[in-house]
Amino acid sequence: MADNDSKLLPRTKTRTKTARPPLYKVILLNDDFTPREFVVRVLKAEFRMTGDQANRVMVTAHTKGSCVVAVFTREIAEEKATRATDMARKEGFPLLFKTEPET
Ligand code: TYC
Repeated sequence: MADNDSKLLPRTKTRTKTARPPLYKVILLNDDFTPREFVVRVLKAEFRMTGDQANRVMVTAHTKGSCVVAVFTREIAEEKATRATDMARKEGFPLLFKTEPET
């Protein structure tokens, strides 16, 4: 049994930091069908990017297969990924955003 077992000994350390929530990446995935201009439009609308930022992210996903768009708490990341993916579904494009915990 550990020598600092909480049942036997008083707590001697004081927590001085406020815990930060775990963060999640929103990741843009490449596909062969969604037009580049549409990807840029979604990134600008949902992630408040400038045209230049959105273009860079789109080209990175296009050439490498995927690109991290932004990092948020889990709930916000999932909501943004869902909204951005839904924008594409409404136009009939297979564009996909996923979320993944930041390591
Ligand atoms: N590959 C697409 C095309 O050539 C464009 C595209 C870029 C699609 C990035 C998705 O995440 C993406 N029309």
